[in-house]
Amino acid sequence: MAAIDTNGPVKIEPAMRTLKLSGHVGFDSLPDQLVNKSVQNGFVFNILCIGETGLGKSTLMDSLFNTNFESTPSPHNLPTVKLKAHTYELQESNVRLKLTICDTVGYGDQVNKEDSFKAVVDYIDAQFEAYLQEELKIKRSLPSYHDSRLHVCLYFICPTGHGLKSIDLVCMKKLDTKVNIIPIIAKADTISKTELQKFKSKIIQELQANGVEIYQFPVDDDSVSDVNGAMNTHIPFAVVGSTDFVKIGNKTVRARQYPWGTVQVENESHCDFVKLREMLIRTNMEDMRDKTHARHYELYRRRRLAQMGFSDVDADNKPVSFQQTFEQKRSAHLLELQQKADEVRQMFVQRVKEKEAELKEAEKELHAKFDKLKKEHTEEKKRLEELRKKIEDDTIEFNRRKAQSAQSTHTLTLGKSKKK
Ligand SMILES: Nc1nc2c(ncn2[C@@H]2O[C@H](COP(=O)(O)OP(=O)(O)OP(=O)(O)O)[C@@H](O)[C@H]2O)c(=O)[nH]1
Ligand SMILES: [Mg+2]
Repeated sequence: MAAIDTNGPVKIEPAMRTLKLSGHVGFDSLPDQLVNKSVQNGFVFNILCIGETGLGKSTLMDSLFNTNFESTPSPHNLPTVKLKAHTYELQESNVRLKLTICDTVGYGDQVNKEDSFKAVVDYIDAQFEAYLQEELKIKRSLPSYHDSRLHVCLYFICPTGHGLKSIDLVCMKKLDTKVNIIPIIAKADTISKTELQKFKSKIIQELQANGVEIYQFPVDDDSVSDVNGAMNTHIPFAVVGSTDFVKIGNKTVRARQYPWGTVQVENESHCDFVKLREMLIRTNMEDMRDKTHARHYELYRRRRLAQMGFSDVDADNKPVSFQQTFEQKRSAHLLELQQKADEVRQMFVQRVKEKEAELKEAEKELHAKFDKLKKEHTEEKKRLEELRKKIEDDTIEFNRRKAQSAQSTHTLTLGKSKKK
């Protein structure tokens, strides 16, 4: 049943009754079905490691997943920051994990670090965009789609003991609405125990002062709220990584050896590596995947759709459907096209008119030129005619005079001969 009010149709939920089952039905197996399906499909997890060159990113990844990803060290002289992603298939018991590790290359190596975050932001957005485009397809293949959206960003902080650098703050601020950020203090074995506590509080204080929102381990699930709540107070984790193993007692452990002693990666009194692994992989991996989809991707999708002109409400804040918006946009687009066609037609007519006027003007000029020439020609002809006539008259006169003079000469000659 639906009632109409001024805000449009409102759904009235049917009253719900709770019933008792008389025997076993079987839908209590739903969680198992879900687990089986997920295990069958395998899992995807994508990690973004941001940190200066040589800060121990690859070593930490090797330590976290207890393997060797065979990375190569990056050069220090790149003109820009780049991102490099590698995907690996891992298996533990019967659970398959498709893990992508994305590393920054050349981060913090440029003199001007103002735009260092840009490559990272673009990369994260490109993964969201690819997912959005797949989602918007008519024929979607999301189950087989390789989701490359980044689920977590491990931000490696330099163990300076002095607080964050501006590149750290700027970058984390730009990313905090796009990815779950876990700041970690890299190479924590290079900083003393008392300095470390001060360093940690300084970092947290600077993050808060700059309004940077880092990922908080969720405390809404009773089974993990205590441990997550406690771990939230340890952020940023101070970690140590190593690819070397040392025999301690009868156990071989991952460690870094120094002339004065040994730092054990997995020893909680030496560093926070175990805490990080526990939180990142063993307790909250699913929450990060979930938050990436439900929070960060959702925000990106909403912004992109708004950019494309789609919204859930119209200008008067009344709900509109996707179809209505689409039809509105379609008619607006058609109208715009029509207007453009009219404009082009008018422009064409105008141009033709202008050209016609230009041609007429040229024709007029030509006529005037022709008339002038004709007039000049007539005058010239007349002048020449007159000249010719004058010459003729002169010739006649000349001939007449010539004849006359010849006659008078003859008469004179005759007179002389008579005298003789
Ligand atoms: N003291 C100390 N050194 C470390 C630690 N982790 C790694 N290193 C050393 O730092 C150097 C660089 O380590 P990588 O893991 O290659 O660093 P990266 O950040 O991956 O370097 P690029 O990929 O070249 O940027 C190596 O010599 C490591 O042995 C650590 O926790 N403490
Ligand atoms: Mg590396």
